[in-house]
Amino acid sequence: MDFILVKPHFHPHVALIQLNRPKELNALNLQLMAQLRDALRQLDAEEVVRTIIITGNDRAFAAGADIKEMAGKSAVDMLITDQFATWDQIRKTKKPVIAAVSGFALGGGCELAMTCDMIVASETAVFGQPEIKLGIMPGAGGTQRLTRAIGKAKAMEMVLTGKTLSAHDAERFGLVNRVVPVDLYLDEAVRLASEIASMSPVAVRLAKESVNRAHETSLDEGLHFERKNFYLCFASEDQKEGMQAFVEKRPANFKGK
Ligand code: DAK
Repeated sequence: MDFILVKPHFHPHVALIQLNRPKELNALNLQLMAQLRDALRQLDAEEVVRTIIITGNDRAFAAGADIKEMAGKSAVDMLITDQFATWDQIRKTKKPVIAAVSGFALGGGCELAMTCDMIVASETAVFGQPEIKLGIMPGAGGTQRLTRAIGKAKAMEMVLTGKTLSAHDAERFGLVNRVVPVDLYLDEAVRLASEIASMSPVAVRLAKESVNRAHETSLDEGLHFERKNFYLCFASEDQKEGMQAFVEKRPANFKGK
């Protein structure tokens, strides 16, 4: 059964993955997550694809992990299923991934959106980590990524009370890149994805890695990493093309070489 729809050529150089369990508000069951992991791995390897969008539908990006699937599980069941490996694979996608979010982005849904590199939200988007109401806590990065995005006080309140965040507050607090009317959020994500896709794929990949380091290492180590990647840009044809195009006053044609 297909719990996601994959369109590798949704737009030039832009692939789209749509979570597709609408009746269950795109609850993230094990199969869906495995399919998502495999699709991202494939798109990451496809040369023509430069940016990937993950979306749901207008009512829900994803209302969390599948509670019905999880309800009867023991700690050992969870350990053996090792869902973290799947989430880690998703996080390791090298190409930029944009979450186009409308409606509910709760629990694992919010965590999935935060695992992406950027979030474009519709005005109806609702973000939250309501796990506490189920007697658990966020397990796929929620306590870490939300805190880094919106700060300790707001994150603590959301995680301890399950209180949700409106799209506009999420934008104000720095969780999402921008908020647009519900009929435009996918278009806006495509616009952003296309803009990134017009850049050098080599430089984009190195820059994404470097920005991510900002959250993972000390400033010294991060700067060191950035410098190595900066040098590496000069090993690409794209660097020559980008600078030559500037000199010649024409648009650059990047090939990812
Ligand atoms: N799981 C399973 N089914 C869900 C669901 C979910 N998370 N969310 C909604 N559904 C189902 C509902 O059961 C309902 O199914 P039927 O009754 O029609 O069969 C259908 O979707 C429509 O939902 P509602 O009837 O409830 O719709 P409403 O508009 O009234 O309410 C709602 C929408 C989003 C407020 C409500 O559905 C809701 O509160 N949903 C649960 C939200 C939630 O608590 N989410 C957090 C789940 S815990 C891990 C990684 C991640 C996680 C855990 C581990 N590892 C790597 C190990 C994450 C955990 C979570 O996300």
